Amino acid sequence: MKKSIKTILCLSIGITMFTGCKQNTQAPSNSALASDVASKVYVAPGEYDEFYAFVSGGFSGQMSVYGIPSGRLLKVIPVFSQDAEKGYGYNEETKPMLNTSFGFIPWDDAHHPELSQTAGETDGRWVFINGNNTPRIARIDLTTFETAEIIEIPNSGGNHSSPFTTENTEYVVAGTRFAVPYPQKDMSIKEYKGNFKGALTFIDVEEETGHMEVAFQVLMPGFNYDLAHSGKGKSHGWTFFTTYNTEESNTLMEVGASQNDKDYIAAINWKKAEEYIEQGKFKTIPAQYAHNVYDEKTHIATSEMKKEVRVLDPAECPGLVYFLPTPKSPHGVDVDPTGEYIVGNGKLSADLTVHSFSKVLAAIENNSFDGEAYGIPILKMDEIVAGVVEQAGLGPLHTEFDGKGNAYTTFFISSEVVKWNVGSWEVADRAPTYYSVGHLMIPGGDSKKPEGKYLVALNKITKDRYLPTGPELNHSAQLYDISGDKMELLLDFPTIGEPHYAQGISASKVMNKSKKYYPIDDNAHPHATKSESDVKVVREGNVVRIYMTAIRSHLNPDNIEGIKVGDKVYVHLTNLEQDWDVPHGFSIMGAQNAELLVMPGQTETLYWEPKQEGVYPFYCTDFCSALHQEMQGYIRVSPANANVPLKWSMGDD
Ligand code: K7E
Ligand code: CUA
Repeated sequence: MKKSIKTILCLSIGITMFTGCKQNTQAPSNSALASDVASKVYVAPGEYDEFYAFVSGGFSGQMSVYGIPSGRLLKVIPVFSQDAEKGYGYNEETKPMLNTSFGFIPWDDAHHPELSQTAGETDGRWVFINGNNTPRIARIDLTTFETAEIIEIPNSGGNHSSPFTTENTEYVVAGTRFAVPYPQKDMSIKEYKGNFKGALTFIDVEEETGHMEVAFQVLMPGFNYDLAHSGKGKSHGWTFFTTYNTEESNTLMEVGASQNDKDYIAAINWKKAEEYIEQGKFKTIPAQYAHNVYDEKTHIATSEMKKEVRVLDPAECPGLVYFLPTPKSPHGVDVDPTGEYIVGNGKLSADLTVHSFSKVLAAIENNSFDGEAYGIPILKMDEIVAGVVEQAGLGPLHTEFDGKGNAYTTFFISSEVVKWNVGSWEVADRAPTYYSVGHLMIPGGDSKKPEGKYLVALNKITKDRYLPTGPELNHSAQLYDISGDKMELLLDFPTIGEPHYAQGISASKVMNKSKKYYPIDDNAHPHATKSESDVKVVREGNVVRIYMTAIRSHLNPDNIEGIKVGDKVYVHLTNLEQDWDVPHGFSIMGAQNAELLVMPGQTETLYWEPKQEGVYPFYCTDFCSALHQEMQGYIRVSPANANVPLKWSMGDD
């Protein structure tokens, strides 16, 4: 067994190098980008793209938004990481968004954007994304393209199998990639086996507001829970999680977690879980997790610490969980648009195993079990398999669907996308990727209604695809036309961070709801200044609050005196503009902080502790008008014991 793993791992290195060396022989494919291909990605100046693509930023912690088919970067949305460009996580209002049970954590590793769905179709309300490192899920509001809420996932380690949604966004899910003591405690790592646990978490999403609450956890054995997808149509009510390391190894995992010929897909009947919760069959377990919500009226985020979580134990809840044996260390699990087929992408398997949901139900009905693991029944594999796509490629990772009866699977090791028919299990086409593709994305490709026109391959290795930029090359996405029988490569474009997964949606489902500014009359920020006549500077002990406004082309007040070394200064800046795309920026020389970038009608706060006496300039950082350069002022900082009176002005006083 060990040998075969080694063979595959060596193969992977071999192929990576091989593709890396193939660059010159591939040069002609560039010239194959004939004008008809170019015209397919050409979006004329002033025209809009047909689709939005929401692309994970991976280790950047953020999410980027691209137009498809042009590949134009439209926006980077700050989510889990501080972002100096927008002041996110630096200004006082958004700092609480990054609060966790470990305190302020200004970074995470984002993996899977997931659009909200209604009746199994993307609906353009929200996009969710998981933080893998300090387990969290964020909800981004697609009227503002801003992070509206972040909830921490308790008693988990590595929230990777997340935040995949159910058919009507009843829940988004989370699963622990790294089994951990449950609840966390000090114990020997060697005692992992049988003692560490894997919590799967269902997070309720409130239909009107999108507000998230942890509904319940299912306490699973200490396997690693890698990816998930919820059922749809006939399998609505179930969620499927892949597992690896069913060996429960805690060291040298590349070998230790690759021993078993089969791991499992865990099938969770969440409707059943709801019944058990209803009947009170849960335990309440102490937990520590933060729930952070951004209020659009006050423009302020608040963070609340939650203390407990409801937990279901599968051994005490018959019918709640079944294991579907699946070869071999499966990564992605993907459900076809009908909800009948569940594709397990076994990383170390040459074949793709597809389970039938109807057969799963029949096997459960007939008690066709192959024993159990920790009290959870294991279904007989040959009774649930619908088909096998044989020898499709090496290292399958993820599958999406085009809505026309085809599936597309990425193969990391053989570096290609393979198109196959759902039902006949025959390979229909294959296209190389440059290089080593991870996830792929078809707009709506994990929903009931895929929009199967384009496919985006999200590649792990870039090498020779762009002008060299030193040792670090941006990751790369590739756009394919999949409207015909054969996949056609149209475009490469670089991404920000690592684009694990992406989701796409017709622009028409989102663009008309886009907010253009915040009405100033609705601004409920406690330190808002809604009119220039209300600007002021207020001292309360050593706390100084500057109530400042910005409008083209002045900051008011622009001369401030009476600040002292050691003061705690809050600049509450309100942008009085009521027009689209007129933010004002704000920064002070020597402030240990980022700038502010304040949207029209919004109030944001820069905190500053002046360290040295002097006269310090401040200015608007966003070129907002012909007289933007004049949008500037001075703050005088006097010694701590000075008697300089507090004064503020703009123009002659
Ligand atoms: Cu990169 Cu979904 Cu985190 Cu696969 S994951 S590639
Ligand atoms: Cu306001 Cu530049």
